[in-house]
Amino acid sequence: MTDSTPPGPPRGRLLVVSNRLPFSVQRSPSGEVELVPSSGGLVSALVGYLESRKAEQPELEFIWAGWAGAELSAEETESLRKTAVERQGGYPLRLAGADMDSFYHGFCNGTLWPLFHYFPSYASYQEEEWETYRRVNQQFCDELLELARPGDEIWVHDYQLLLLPALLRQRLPEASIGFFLHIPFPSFEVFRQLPTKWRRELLEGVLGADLMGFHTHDYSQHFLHSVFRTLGYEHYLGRINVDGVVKAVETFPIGIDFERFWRASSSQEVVDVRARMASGLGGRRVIFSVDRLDYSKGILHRLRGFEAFLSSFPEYAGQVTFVLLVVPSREEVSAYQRMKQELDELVGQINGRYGSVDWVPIVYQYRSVPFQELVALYGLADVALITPLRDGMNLVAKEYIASKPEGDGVLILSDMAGAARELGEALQINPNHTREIAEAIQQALTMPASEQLPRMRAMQGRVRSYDATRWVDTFLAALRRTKERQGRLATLHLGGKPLAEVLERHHRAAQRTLLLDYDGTLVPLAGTPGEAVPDAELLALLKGLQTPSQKVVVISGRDHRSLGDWFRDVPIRLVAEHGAWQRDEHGEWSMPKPLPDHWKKQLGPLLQSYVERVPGSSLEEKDYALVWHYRLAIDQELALERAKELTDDVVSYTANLDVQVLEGKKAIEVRNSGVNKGVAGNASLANNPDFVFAAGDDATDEDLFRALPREAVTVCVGGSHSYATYRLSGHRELRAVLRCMLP
Ligand code: GDG
Repeated sequence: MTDSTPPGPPRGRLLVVSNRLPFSVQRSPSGEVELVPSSGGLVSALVGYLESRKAEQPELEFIWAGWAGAELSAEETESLRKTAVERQGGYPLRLAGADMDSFYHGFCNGTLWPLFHYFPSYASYQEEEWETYRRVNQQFCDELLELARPGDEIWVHDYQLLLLPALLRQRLPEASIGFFLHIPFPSFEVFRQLPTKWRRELLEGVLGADLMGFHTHDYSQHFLHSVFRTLGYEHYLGRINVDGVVKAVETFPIGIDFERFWRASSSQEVVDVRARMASGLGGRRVIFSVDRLDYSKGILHRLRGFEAFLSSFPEYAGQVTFVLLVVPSREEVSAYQRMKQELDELVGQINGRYGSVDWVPIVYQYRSVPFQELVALYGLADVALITPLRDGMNLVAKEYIASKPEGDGVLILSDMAGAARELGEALQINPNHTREIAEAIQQALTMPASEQLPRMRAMQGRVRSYDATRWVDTFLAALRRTKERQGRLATLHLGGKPLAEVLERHHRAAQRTLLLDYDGTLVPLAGTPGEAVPDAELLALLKGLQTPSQKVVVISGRDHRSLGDWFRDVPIRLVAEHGAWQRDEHGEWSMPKPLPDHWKKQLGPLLQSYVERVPGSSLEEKDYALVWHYRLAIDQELALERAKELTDDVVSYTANLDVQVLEGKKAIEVRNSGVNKGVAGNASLANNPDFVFAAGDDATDEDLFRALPREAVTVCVGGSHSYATYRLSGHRELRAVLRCMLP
């Protein structure tokens, strides 16, 4: 199956986990529980998805687990859980209220939020807050374990629960777990400000998931880079091999429930509200913004931009009103209190300086508004002014576009919002540049309808097609594909019953051949190629295994001199340089086919230049191959970059040479085409064995596993995802299995 094939239907229930539920519990003065629906990106995305799926898939079982916002008694929890289906599956978890407060205001919003939004000076690093964060993630895990059933798909959301995927993985090793981050993932230079231990644990936490999603390509790359720098895991096209399991990192820009805004904007109720508002504002042109109170949203920068606009373009005095809607949030955190105060003061100053008896430039509202009123405001706005300093996505920008069925209106959008990647037709500004904001406002207010319309229609087309339902569908499809890929590559541990069966076949066979890779398979990987000399135990084992009815072949990429020296007294067959050379049991070396080596002169200097550019790397010369090794390079990141560059260089350099480039484990090897372990391995089966056993640890051994007859017993050493049927943890386990094959 390719990655574009649609995945199968979900196997069980979909379990969404987020810090907060789609509703909050509030208590009336008499202590009664009241449920207040929440707004926000995830809620509208998932609610939209559920509505659209309900009709097609009535059997879809959906549970949304999280904190209800207040501590509930056991009976209250039970009763809410029983009626969860009526409220988007909302399933309250039993969590301690005191912990939840310090969790949310502590590590979540005092450390992760500022750091991930590039406000490192606001971030605090308190050990107790970190411990609370860990404890609460563990509580989420414990509660979920009571709920989860085999076959469920678990989708964990956002920065509050970075540790949860790995905690779940420990207890549910087979589970299908996805993770999505709604805020930016910062560059490594910012992420590394976290103490190393926390940093490691957070990344390992996220890597517990099978699929990790981010809004933009940049965030995905930042995450992969941090994983490499912190944990040393490389990736290939976003796939990371974590202890033998291939995990995926992909980009999924979140969408909105487009039709809901589109439809609502023409509804009678919204049309009436809009008309009332328009007359209240004296028919003036309207600039509008709405955000939660947050320093990342650039509200103060926006106001300064608006002030610069009023001062630079005085002809707009009395003509324009800026409706500034700010939704109260995190009022307990001191940075937010300070910001609120500054905001109040700045609005007062601008209104005082530029306003008049019959005109207030900024109509400032510090509250949230009902949905209809929000859509009416979007509809009324000639200009939406959205200026975050950093924003994971920013749904307000998309909602504005969806609330303009006539195609009028201009979106001014900060290029620091994730949404800027998709909304190229907006007037994009840098929020730190006051004059840019002022000029963009002027440009927006003078933009002719003939220019507004095509820009709006292009963005509407995109926002409508990449909507919330598509976001959920694409994520879940990718999660299923990731699991299926893991399933295809999963191998069985060669121990217990499988081992007994293999040994039984071995015992019954008349002729046997054992094909054994050397480095990383029979001996551990060594720092330099010269350090991997076989030990006495191994030499004795191989000698003992070779009998008239059992042929041993060491099949390696090593040069034939080293192998010949090491195994001088062991009468087994050797295959060197991936098959360029062969030695029979009597010690005679031969070449199966003549190979050219003139290309080495041409390529040698190129590879040597990489040795000079990457301190610690080295060049190995074999008869028919050149290998650049970077296992011992001092700067591994530089080495990895250079490895890609070298591969590229060699490929273009050798377009008319009959050579191939292979990426080994921390090595780039250039050698003659048509020489590989698959060809060499099959050529070693001339004795027509009825039992073939092959073991290897890297990509070159995969050629062998693929080429051997289906009945061959193939074993991948050190990994668990391979074309091989079985796996073993390392050279020690392999030697133990081989000892069982001694006569
Ligand atoms: C995270 C990321 C990312 C706001 N005020 C009112 C109201 N809202 C609704 C808006 C919009 C949502 O809240 C805010 O959108 P954001 O994009 O800021 O989303 P958040 O959930 O706050 O934040 C963000 C998002 O996740 C999705 O991944 O885009 O970058 O920080 O939907 O309409 N709704 C109503 N009244 C209000 O007063 N009815």
